[in-house]
Amino acid sequence: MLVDLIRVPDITCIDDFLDEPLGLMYLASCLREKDYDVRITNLAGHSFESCKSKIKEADLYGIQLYTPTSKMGLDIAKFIKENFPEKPVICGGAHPSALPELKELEIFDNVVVRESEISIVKIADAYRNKKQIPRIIESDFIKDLDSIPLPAWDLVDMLKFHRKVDGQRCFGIIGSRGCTFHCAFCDQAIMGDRVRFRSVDNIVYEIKEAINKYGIRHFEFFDDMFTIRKSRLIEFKEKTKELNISYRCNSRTDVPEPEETYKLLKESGCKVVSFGIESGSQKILDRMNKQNTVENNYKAIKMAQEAGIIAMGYFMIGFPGETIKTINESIEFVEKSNMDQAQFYTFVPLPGCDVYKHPEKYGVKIISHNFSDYYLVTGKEGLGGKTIETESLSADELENQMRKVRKFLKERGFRGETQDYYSKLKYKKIDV
Ligand code: B12
Ligand code: SF4
Repeated sequence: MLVDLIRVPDITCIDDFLDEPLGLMYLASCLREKDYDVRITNLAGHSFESCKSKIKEADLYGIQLYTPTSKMGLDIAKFIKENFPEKPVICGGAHPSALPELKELEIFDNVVVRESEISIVKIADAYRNKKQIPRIIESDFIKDLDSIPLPAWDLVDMLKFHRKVDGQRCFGIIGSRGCTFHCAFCDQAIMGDRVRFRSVDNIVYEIKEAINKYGIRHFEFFDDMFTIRKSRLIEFKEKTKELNISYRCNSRTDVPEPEETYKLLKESGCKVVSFGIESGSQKILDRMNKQNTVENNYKAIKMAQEAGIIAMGYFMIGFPGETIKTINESIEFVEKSNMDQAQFYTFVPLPGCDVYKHPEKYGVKIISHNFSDYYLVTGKEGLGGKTIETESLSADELENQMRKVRKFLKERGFRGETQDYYSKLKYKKIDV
């Protein structure tokens, strides 16, 4: 039985070949372990018209849906249903995890909620053995992440993707899943609000496989909470010291024992740390339930840079309560912190986040329920979609502010859409 896992294109994205579809590659390796044939159809960079010739016959189709690209995913599902009417088509990923009952998803034979390595095998078994299963399948979180096989690198052209660390093509790795915080803009429907860790040995095994099979020594960790446990960082440093790796990771700015943490990151090969700064205004951070301070954000950037790591930060504009003054505070933060890279996104109430669930609590009006408007990163001119109107900022004013911010970033040599941090570094002490 052949299972076809489909990566939907993000047509508004400048570089749709940034990262390999890690989630689908995990599903593929779990299916293969149970002797299913699996294909990953990576439609990155395609228009809907050109997708059509890429979709071949299979026995079961699985489509990954993100909210902003869900319309394209639905069109692809419809195309499959028209051309291979007997074949079941299922979906999973962030969008159905947040809104499994959505009417638009009725086209799918099954809708799968949350991380799905276990469910996908059960579903394939059910179709193979002609057994009944519920249409909406709520997956349990995987307790032992070491029990799942490594992602199926061989099913995609790994060297075709563009993400770089230290100037070199890197592989994505996820060493832990989940996050214990509850920021009001964040959609945690897939991985949940408890952190589950892979063992360091299991991560090191993946790294060694990447080195042995592809000669890749550069990595990007997608973990939400990579830096949360110092003991893990110490073990990671010890166990990778002979491997000569470099990597990029995400971190909150309120890690315990920060100086030691950034030193450990540096010593274990970290070149870039990305912080969710979000705003230069404490008022906005509090409204976001970020549970962090502007002061911590300043300190973290300084400490990471002093440890010799490139400090980049993600910001969001247009969160409920945002005003021109608070946006200017964010710009001022970029200036004063002397951070190495800054990327600004438009706030979009992604289904699954608290603002989407309770707009009234935040005093906002959701003005679009067309999910094709829900781009935060890309969208029209990279400005993000117009989805909400706040008491203090209309959707048009927000778009103008985003233009202003992008102009500022450009003038400062931050392009926002680039992966090439190294050529734009302001912090000259780092040898990269
Ligand atoms: C790294 C990352 C990226 C990377 C690369 C993603 C990748 N590896 O494919 C980049 C930067 C390219 C990216 C882009 C975008 N991202 Co992103 N990303 C992430 C991040 C941090 C980790 C994703 C990851 O690799 N997880 C590890 C793997 C194992 O999990 P997974 O991919 O989710 O797959 C599992 C399940 O979702 C499920 N599943 C997935 N597909 C399918 C299919 C079927 C059939 C089934 C049954 C199950 C299933 O099973 C998988 C295995 O457990 C998450 C946050 C998070 N912690 O989840 C955000 C996140 C997924 N991204 C998000 C968004 C919005 C986007 C963009 C739409 C941004 C935009 N353009 O506006 C784009 C869309 C890109 C696209 N392909 O269309 C949101 C999604 C919210 C939503 N409701 O859509 C998230 C949740 C961030 C957030 N908290 O808000 N992203
Ligand atoms: S934004 Fe970061 S810290 Fe906040 S809930 Fe999401 S993953 Fe956790």
